[in-house]
Amino acid sequence: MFCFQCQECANNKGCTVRGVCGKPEATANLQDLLIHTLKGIALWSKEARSLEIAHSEGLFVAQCLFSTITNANWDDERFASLIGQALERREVLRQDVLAAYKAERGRDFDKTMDDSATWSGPTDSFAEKSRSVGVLATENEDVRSLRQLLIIGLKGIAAYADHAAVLGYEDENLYDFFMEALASTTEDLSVDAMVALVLKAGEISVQTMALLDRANTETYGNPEITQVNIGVGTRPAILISGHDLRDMEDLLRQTEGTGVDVYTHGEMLPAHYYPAFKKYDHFVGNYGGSWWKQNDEFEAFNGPILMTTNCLVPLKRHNTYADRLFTTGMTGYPGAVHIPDRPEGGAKDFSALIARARTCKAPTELETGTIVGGFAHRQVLALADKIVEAVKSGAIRRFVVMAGCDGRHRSRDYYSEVAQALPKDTVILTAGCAKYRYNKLALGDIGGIPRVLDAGQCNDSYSLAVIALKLKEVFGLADINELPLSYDIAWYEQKAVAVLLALLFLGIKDIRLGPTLPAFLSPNVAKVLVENFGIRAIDTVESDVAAMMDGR
Ligand code: SF4
Ligand code: SF3
Repeated sequence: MFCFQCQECANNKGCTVRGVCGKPEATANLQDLLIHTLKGIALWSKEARSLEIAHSEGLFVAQCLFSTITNANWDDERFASLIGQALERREVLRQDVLAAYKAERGRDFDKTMDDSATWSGPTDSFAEKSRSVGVLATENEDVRSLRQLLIIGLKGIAAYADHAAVLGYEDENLYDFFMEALASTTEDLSVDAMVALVLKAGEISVQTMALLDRANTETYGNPEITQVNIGVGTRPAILISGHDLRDMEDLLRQTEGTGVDVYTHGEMLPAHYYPAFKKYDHFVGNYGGSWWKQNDEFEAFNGPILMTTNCLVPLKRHNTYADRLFTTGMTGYPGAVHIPDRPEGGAKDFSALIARARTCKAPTELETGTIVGGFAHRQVLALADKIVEAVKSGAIRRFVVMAGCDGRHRSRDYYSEVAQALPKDTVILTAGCAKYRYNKLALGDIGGIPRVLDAGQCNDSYSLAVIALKLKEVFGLADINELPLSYDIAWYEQKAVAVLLALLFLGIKDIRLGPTLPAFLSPNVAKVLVENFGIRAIDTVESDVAAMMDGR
């Protein structure tokens, strides 16, 4: 096993025995083999394209990439099944290519294909095969780094593409890029060509987040300023986490009138900001904090928990909620009940959760009060006059984008400390679970504008980019980097890498990234990012706050 895809990898080098996240070696290897088979699909898909054969593997490939994201799926049987499906799909595609090639050229297809395009075997051979196809199979450190930067970014983009597809929003252009990118990692390309693909991934990331933004807002309305209750009611309830808003919709509809309440956890908090969900009286509030606190918080919740996407972490020995843990979509956990996909045009069936909830006690109160959010682009642009006035008058001196992920390490106290150390005339723009480091601090407001503006989930970092572009226009600036805006991004898993690549594509410079720079950046690749984009690791709270206030 060798995995270095997340920020918490062992010694900031890579997990080699068992993931710091808890991922066992067998699971890590199966994930590698799944990625390997996807490369094979991508290679045949490229051939199919050149022969103008239509095929529809894009969404499947996106879902498989998504399943390998940190803390999404822990179920080896599910990975074995996905590998089996991938091999079958690859074979159908191969046969189509061979037939079309012969029909067009009058001879057999004789190109030598990469192992990923030809290898096959029964399920009981997966474990052995998986040991030879991992990240370290690429020997050159810089080539490995660029290929992995691309694949890791792709995983995040693929997750967003799947969320959009769930709502009926798809774009073949994105899928074509997934194929091009995966196939490229089997080819000997120049460094320039690999860097160009990484940058193109940034462009595709922007397009995917824009598509998802359209999917979310056209389906559920534009997020609005919302006070979200963080206390509890007295009825039994279901806790829903992850990023999938359609699951949220199905769950709210099915629980209505049942006497069972619904609460959000982690990245589902922003569901409260959508008009379509506000109308449900039994949608009570948000329970607890960010994903890494779930072992304690799921325990205290007392009722069933629905994980729609990452981050799902392994249960600790003392945890008793295994039999009230449910997964759906691309998540999975051995022993947890998996709610199957919705039938065409229908809804997922959450009746098992509702029945289970009725046997449970109401949630144990963790805290009381409210938190505010809902500052996605439409809402912020509605306040644009007020914000521009505040900037012009000097009431707001600077904005700091502190979007991204949260994580369990002490080093992330940095983000709470930065939030507290920033002068009172600064506004923090956030999205993703990074916000849990400071969204419950009393940071106050500036003339009624809260000092922490939460746009939503990590994919709503797109909103922050839209807001920045709008401010650039309003202030008549030639370059987005001239805005009084600094970036202090916290990353953990691969969606944050997708967001980072998107920011680079948008031309944003001098991003601070922490708590550590990714282990998958070799010194040479890191140098390219530093020289071209000014990316830097976080430093101390004092020096970073001072530098950001100086526009550095
Ligand atoms: Fe290690 Fe992160 Fe990979 Fe888990 S996902 S095995 S913690 S690098
Ligand atoms: Fe968080 Fe997992 Fe990344 Fe969507 S829930 S931001 S870490």
